[in-house]
Amino acid sequence: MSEQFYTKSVVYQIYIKSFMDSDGDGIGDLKGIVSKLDYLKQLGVDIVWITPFYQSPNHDGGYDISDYQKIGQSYGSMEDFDDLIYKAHQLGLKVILDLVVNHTSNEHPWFQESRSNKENQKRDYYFWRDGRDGKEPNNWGALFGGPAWTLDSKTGQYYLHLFSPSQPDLNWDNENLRQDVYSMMKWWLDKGIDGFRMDVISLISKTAGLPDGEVGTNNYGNSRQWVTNGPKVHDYLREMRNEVLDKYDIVTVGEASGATIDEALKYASVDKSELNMIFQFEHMDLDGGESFKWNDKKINLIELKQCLSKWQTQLFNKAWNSLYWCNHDQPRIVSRLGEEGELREVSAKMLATCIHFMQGTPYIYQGEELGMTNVQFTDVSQLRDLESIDAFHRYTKVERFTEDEMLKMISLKARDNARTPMQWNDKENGGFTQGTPWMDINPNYVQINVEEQLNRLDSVLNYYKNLIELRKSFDIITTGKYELLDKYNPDVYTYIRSTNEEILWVICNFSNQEVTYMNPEYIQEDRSKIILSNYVSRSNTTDTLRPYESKVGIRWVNPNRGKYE
Ligand code: TEU
Repeated sequence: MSEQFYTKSVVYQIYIKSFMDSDGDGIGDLKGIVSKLDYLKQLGVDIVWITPFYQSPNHDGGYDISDYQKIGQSYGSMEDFDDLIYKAHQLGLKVILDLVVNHTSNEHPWFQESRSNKENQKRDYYFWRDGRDGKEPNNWGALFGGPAWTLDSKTGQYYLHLFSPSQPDLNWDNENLRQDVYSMMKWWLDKGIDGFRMDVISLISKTAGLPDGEVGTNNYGNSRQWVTNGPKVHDYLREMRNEVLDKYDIVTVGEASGATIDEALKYASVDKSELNMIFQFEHMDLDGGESFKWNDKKINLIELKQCLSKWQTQLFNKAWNSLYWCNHDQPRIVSRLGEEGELREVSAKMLATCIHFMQGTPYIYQGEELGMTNVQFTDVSQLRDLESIDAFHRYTKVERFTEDEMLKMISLKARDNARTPMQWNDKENGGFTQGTPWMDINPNYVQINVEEQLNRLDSVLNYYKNLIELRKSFDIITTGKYELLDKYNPDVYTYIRSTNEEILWVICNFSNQEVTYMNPEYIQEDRSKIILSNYVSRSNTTDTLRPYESKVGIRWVNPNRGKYE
């Protein structure tokens, strides 16, 4: 593995709207981020990823952009942005931005021109089709509900939107469009940003003819097979690499839902032909069900181990992994795989341990480092995300679920869970804003907040600091070969990382019970140095684990070298 800077980095994701508000309008902003750069620095992260703050009508949390080169009003000014980059760089922090180019907002001037008439030179920047028998051009459903097509009365044709009607898909087969995107990317890179997180980049190439998809329980055809990892996606990314990315020393991560290992080996190959890494979704989809994510299914540990191990072993020396549990689209991991009550801190630490010792670049989503939890939503008016609001109304209308059932599933799975304001202290609104927050803060901010955790040595926050430091001190975390042990154990996740010299082992109890487990010869706890544990007191046994206990040790491969000091 070549020594690219990102292989030793930890990324922190900021959902700007909910991070820190500097001007009292209840919405986080760029100056708010500047005021917290010292916090990020002391945490030890290297790269900060900021979700969209561009001009946008904000139907989908800024992922519907109406001007790529303007700052959205509530987030500040271009001077604020330049100041942010300058100050971050002074502290040695890199900054990467969201690149959302599968679609624009329907308020983007390109779309306004495109819809104006069939002959407009931007017409082909989007997908316009005639209806079929008085209905949509094909049977695809949109990801946020309803059909993937909307009829535009101006020209009597339908336009395609894989997400909401306010997010028309761009047509990457149009060369002028691609050139316009590349110019925009260069414009940001020339301002000094350090790379991009590319939104749904695996969807940019659609199969010619836009064929019907297989009809699912929602009565719509699934577009997946015709749009995910489409026919030209790799050509376009290689072109982007040649024309833009290769000219800068940056990091790129593609959001690639639907990426398989084979696809990942192309997207994120070490030969650097496309991107540096991707976000794969397989482990996040393990609790998906028949009605997409609206169910109360739990992730099964044996399946989770199998999935993560596959990515670890099959990308080894060929491509680079990203490591994540959380982002602005996922419920909080401590509520999903750990526990909210008395075992919240210990389970949050165990979960962090489990992925931070794998090979790849770890991503921490704001508040994850505090063990922030999901929200108990009791009314639809508390929701802000178009996806959950739509699902609530749609499923209760057809009486598939009652309102209570829907709210319960939303409290488990909705994206809103991740989007509540950051909990800085126990003062009003958790120190996030002087005004009224755009979304209610989780009431548990009184107990769970940065201020409380900063000075408490055994806090989740200090545990994350420790984890980040360990990655810097032990090269084996970056380079070691991964192997899963005890793979059918339903409660314990055990793996090792090895080089010719050393073995690093990681043991994580995913259950809230004390469990006995095999302590195989690989581990040899008595010859190892324990480098991390989420319990303060040492256990006096090596074959039982306390609830959610995790520990990490390192030893020499060669027994003659004795105990690792
Ligand atoms: O998410 C893409 C994606 O795969 C999600 O649509 C996911 O399926 C969904 O969140 C499940 O609940 C990206 C952004 O991260 C997301 O915030 C945007 O809404 C979406 O693209 C459209 O831009």
